[in-house]
Amino acid sequence: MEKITTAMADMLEDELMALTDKYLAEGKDPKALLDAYQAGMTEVGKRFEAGEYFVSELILAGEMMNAGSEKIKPFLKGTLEAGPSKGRVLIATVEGDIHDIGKNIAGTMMELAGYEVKNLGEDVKITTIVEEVKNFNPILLGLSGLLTLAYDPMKAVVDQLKEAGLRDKVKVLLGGSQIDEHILKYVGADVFANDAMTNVTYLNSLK
Ligand code: B12
Repeated sequence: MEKITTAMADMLEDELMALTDKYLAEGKDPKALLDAYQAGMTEVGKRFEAGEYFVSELILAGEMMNAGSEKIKPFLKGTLEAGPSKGRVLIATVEGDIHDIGKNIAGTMMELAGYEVKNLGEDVKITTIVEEVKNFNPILLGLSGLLTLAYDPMKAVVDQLKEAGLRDKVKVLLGGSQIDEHILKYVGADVFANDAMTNVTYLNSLK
């Protein structure tokens, strides 16, 4: 799996795709493969921060991650228990933030686990999210954000849910690699996820 992480971090697209095909054919754990991709992305982020990579590398990394997860997705089926819908989930990347890869992967995991997922996309207005909570009536609202700038819109969503009398009707989850206990508290959400499985475990625990 280290080879996957290294190929991702070094932007070796052909090697990454070939390794992914090979490991999937060998029956390796698809969730472990996704984790290895994510570790590679973390390294890409670090190199970007250090000035070694630029936005063009971030774009390519995003494309590689998307291509890889499309290959991995079919193998995730069957690793999670599906069946009739266990409840509705609404997900969105908040206003100002266009990072959507992690949210989409988490959404797929919840779908595979038997939840009905409505994905509002990225850079979604605060008022749209609140309106959708009212209309779609989900058991969980998953707000994604990778930028520091995303925390205030996340907080605004929670505040507006309170004002609309909807906060007690829905659990709010924050997703993103930088989210921690402090941000959770600041935003006033219920739970956070730095991976694509915490959400499924949390949802299953609500029953
Ligand atoms: C790829 C990438 C991009 C791509 C995004 C493509 C896309 N369609 O998403 C592009 C090139 C567009 C991009 C743009 C920018 N980016 Co960028 N990007 C990244 C990078 C390298 C990887 C993100 C990623 O996809 N990771 C892989 C996925 C699988 O992981 P994940 O997102 O963390 O998701 C997992 C968990 O967090 C969780 N999760 C996430 N969301 C959700 C939602 C729910 C409901 C649940 C349950 C779970 C969950 O589950 C996922 C699966 O395990 C990160 C660095 C990093 N390691 O995070 C920087 C990073 C996020 N970007 C950064 C920056 C600065 C930018 C730009 C401002 C750059 C610029 N100067 O233009 C712009 C911002 C544009 C905007 N307005 O949003 C910074 C943010 C710094 C900060 N603290 O604000 C980072 C951290 C890089 C860095 N270290 O400096 N970026």
